[in-house]
Amino acid sequence: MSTSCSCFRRSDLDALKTQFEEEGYCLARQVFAGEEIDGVREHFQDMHDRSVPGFYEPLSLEEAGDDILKAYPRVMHPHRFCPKSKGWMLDKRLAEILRVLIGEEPLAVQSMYYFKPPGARGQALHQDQFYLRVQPGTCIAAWTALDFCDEKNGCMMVVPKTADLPIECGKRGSSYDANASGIGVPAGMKVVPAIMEPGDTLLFNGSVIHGSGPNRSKDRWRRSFICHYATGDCESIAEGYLPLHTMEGKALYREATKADQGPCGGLEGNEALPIH
Ligand SMILES: O=C(O)CCC(=O)C(=O)O
Repeated sequence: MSTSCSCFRRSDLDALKTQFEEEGYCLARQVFAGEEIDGVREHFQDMHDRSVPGFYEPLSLEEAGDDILKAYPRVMHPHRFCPKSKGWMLDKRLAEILRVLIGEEPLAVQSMYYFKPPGARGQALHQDQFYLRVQPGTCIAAWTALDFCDEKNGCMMVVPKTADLPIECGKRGSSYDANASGIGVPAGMKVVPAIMEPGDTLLFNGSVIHGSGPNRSKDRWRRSFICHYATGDCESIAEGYLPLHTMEGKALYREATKADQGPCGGLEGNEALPIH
């Protein structure tokens, strides 16, 4: 697997780094080409239609009743059972951008695929580092749009300049339920939509407050492939995220921390600590 490239102009990478440092996130346009995006969507639709016993077993539409997400749940950690997903998580273009943003070698932690069909709920505002608990440093997300997304179909919503905030320990509900009480928008700050074309990737720091609204469109899916990374000096991470992977695909083991070893010192005040 080739993990290094000079796929982007130096000036574009510098602009991404500046935005990342100033805002806590940056939007990299057209990281993936149209035909690649079609391939990813087809791959996961096929995975959904066949199901993967033990790994991905959606309910039928009849069984799902009025909760479309039971028929189209997100695929968790597809890189653990699907070589193509592992390849996308370790993609050399993402690696190149991540190296520039964090200034060192990233380690891949997690992959997810969201179908988010019309009618799907969104996700309450949260900080990823609450769940991943990468130490030292933080995690960083690479969220790739596979459909055009705006506020109507539940695009990502981010609160700029929250990368240096502490992890908020208030009550929160399921990370998959925007009706549950998420964390609030800090006073004087505002949440902004990330309007994205298929193939664009939004990268953000683990403390950045973000979430998404429901898909209120009639017929526009909002599919996305999402990965999380840690900096190469990662010594510990929340249990459930091991093994990590180098961008060359080698599995690595680090200390796994239990829920009560998080920045919030346990579950007090939280309804649950769902895996992110
Ligand atoms: O894709 C979404 O709607 C939310 C994803 C998210 O917040 C995350 O992966 O941390």
